[in-house]
Amino acid sequence: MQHFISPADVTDVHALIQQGLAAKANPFADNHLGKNKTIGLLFFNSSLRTRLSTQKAAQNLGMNVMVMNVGQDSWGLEMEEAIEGHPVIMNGDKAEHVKEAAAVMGRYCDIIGIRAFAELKDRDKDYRELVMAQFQRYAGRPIINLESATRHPLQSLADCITITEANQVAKSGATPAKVVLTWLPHFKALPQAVANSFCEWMNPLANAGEIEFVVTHPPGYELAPQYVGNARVEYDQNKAFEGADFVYGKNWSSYAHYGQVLTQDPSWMVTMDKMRLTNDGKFMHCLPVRRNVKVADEVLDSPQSLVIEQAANREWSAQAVLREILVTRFS
Ligand code: SN0
Repeated sequence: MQHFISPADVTDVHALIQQGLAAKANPFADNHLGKNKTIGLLFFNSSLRTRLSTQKAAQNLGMNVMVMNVGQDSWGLEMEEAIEGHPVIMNGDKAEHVKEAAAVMGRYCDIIGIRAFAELKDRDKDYRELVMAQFQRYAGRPIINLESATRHPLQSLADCITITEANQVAKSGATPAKVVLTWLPHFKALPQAVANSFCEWMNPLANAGEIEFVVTHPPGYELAPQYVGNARVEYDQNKAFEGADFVYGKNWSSYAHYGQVLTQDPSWMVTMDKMRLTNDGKFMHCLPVRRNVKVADEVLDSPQSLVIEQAANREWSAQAVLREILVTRFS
């Protein structure tokens, strides 16, 4: 694996899931692989799980870790190039161009991880994935996506690990598990990244007949076609929940009316009544989650909730990815 930006960078998703489970069973088996290698983790936005789990995973592999909050600790970075022949004149609030910053960080780090959320103002700009592209272009190092404008692949890989694990326990894969991605209400506009990625990782499993995959949301919250792919979209949340083995909750803002909150309809919150429609289904969420806005306490605090295990598996998804990059690029 050269970079980890999207599932297109992964040759064998199942093998990567198994690597994650192997790391979980034996965290320090490869602690020689990262010796004398340094990872730099750059955060343009807040983080709890991504920051700690990636740091921990790198340390399990014997790597050195440097973490920086870009813009707060460092200079603000200009990402744009000349537009239609007009150079970017840097007389605003950004003191440094990514061209220098990424190149310099590439000299200190063997691998670079980057978190840069969607700004939710200009759809084309967000969906161009400029920050990831610029670091890939100028750092000259493997780049790991720690949640970009349109994707959160380390989360999705952890979700695949969690579903694989829970499925093994639940029913040894007799019938394909039904996985439902449901939109949840929220008063703030959030990115589509987690939902996009979840679809992007679930669709191939559904196409291979390994799971059944359904997406449910109110009208106006359709995800970008390149991400929702051929997933079944069901506008009736109750219908979608029927017989579900996994309910994956997430709020996102509208893609069509970009970045807007079109409704906060509280009837979309996941409650125990809703979970009773499922096949004793498990509830999943990437966290952070707003209790009793998106999901009721009774669900989060029930044995049906997988959210803590899911977050724990972030360490193993990061470790599987770092291991794969270390093996491909440095051994
Ligand atoms: C981020 C998102 O992409 O939705 C990160 C999720 C891993 N979530 C938030 O920004 C939540 C903020 C809030 O106020 O609830």
